[in-house]
Amino acid sequence: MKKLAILWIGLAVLAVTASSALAHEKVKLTGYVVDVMCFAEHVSAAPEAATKAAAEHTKECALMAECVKSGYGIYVDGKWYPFDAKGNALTKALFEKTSKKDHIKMIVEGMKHDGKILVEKLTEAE
Ligand SMILES: [Cu+2]
Repeated sequence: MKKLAILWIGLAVLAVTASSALAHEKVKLTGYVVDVMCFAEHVSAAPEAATKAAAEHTKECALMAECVKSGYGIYVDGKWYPFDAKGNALTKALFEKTSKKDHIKMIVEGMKHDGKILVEKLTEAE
């Protein structure tokens, strides 16, 4: 009986470990990156309209002090994922580097956690 109890505790620990591992889901997403402030008014719009707004948001705007301060996120298939601090820094650098004025698509790789992306790598798409 004691062995069985130990086994059950072992399984419970395993289940908890598995669920917290799931909370960090590895992701690779491609979409338009916009600052949190500018996208706030579009986030609840229909996906088509929101995608259009994200596409038309300019590099110039993304690099304005207020926009930088608000942080960034990516809009993919009708969903908005804000970035962590590292993601924000990488995004700013990419916006500074890109030769595009708008329609700036990025590929973000990292971990999804609590609806946020913990960014590991960010590259410009196309
Ligand atoms: Cu902006």
